[in-house]
Amino acid sequence: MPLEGEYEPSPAQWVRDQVELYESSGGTRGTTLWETGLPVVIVTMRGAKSGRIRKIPLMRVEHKGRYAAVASKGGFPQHPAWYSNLKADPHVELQDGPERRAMTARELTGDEKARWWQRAVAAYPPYAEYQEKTHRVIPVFVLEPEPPAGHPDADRRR
Ligand code: F42
Repeated sequence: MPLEGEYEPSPAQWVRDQVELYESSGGTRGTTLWETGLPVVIVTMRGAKSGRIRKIPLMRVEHKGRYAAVASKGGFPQHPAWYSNLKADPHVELQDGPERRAMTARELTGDEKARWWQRAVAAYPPYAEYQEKTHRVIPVFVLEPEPPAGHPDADRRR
């Protein structure tokens, strides 16, 4: 189900610019974190308080068609605002290069989180430094493909 509503671009200009370039080029430009050359994805979600559509770039951490969303915010003391958005409404859209699809976000704990954390640090080593420099435990979500509408699992997963 496409996310519908009014899009509220991020107040952070570098975030806004990357989303704009990524989407306007059909996922062919603005697809890396510039200083590293490492790939990023764009996650579209609904704002927990505003109800508006929000979009953020995140590092691409992919494994067998599923993706991690690491709420690192560069090791900042507070979680990013998008953390509460995903907790309030887990239905998101993920754009990876030219491909865009509906996904459901689920916060990870325990061994499953540990496995994804390893994948995340392998994809983007600075996550380990971010965890060292902050007292909070950095949350990790897994984004899993939603079954297509009409699929017998579609209702069960909502
Ligand atoms: N951030 C990460 O946490 N992890 C990454 O892997 C990551 C990679 C990355 C790659 C490229 C790039 O350009 C940026 C990257 N970022 C990464 C930064 C990321 O895109 C976010 O900017 C960052 O995590 C901060 O997230 P934020 O949600 O705090 O965004 C700020 C800039 C923002 O837009 N704040 C808004 C504001 O007005 O202050 C709030 C937006 C919002 O979602 N509001 C909600 C609403 O209802 O609309 C309410 C939220 C609430 O508090 O309940």
